[in-house]
Amino acid sequence: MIEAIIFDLDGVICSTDIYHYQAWKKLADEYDIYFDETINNELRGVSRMQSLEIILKNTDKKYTDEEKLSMANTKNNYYVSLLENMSEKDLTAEVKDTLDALRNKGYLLAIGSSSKNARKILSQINLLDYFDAISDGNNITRSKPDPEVFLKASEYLNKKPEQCLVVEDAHAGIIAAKAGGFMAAGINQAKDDKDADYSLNSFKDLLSIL
Ligand code: B16
Ligand code: MG
Repeated sequence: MIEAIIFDLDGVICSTDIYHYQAWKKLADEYDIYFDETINNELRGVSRMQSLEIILKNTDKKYTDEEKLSMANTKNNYYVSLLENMSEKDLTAEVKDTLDALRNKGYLLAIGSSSKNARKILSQINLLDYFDAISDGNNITRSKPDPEVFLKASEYLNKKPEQCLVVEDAHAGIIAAKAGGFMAAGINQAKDDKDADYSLNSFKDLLSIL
């Protein structure tokens, strides 16, 4: 019996893909490393440092851990500045209306995001105070596909994993949800994920499976 829903943020509630792309691209150009939108797609749901490692596969040059940290910080500064462009307009009426309808049906609603900027993004789209719990990149030590971010969200909600449905747009997130004992629904890039329990053609489809 599902009593709570844990939403991935980026790619599910709103999209920051373009800003991740622009920020990584600026960094990669500065270091003369090849980077394109196909590589950017591999970064979905992956942590910041793991994203950098994927990008560095396209250069033979070796960087120290200190240099890598500095590169990741530079990218994050670019990204955070770009997030200033986001507003309530980046939250679709379909997503907001569906969230409201789920809340009215009595479901607890939480965020389970790998991003350390989750609160900043939620604030930009005016949803910071909306959710019953927020579990993000700041309260975990292991990124998706480890289930930690969702286990923390269910703990904050006082619910068992089997009482929660996770909604994800990344394969790493679907794997994380299943590894933690959650039901999982795939949407957008994860719509046809073979490991998901449900496939959502659009966000409002949640209302027909719950
Ligand atoms: P940050 P999600 C993920 O968010 C993004 O999909 C992924 O591209 C990003 O690298 C990761 O957050 C870390 O983000 O650098 O802001 O900490 O999909 O888990 O909501
Ligand atoms: Mg995502």
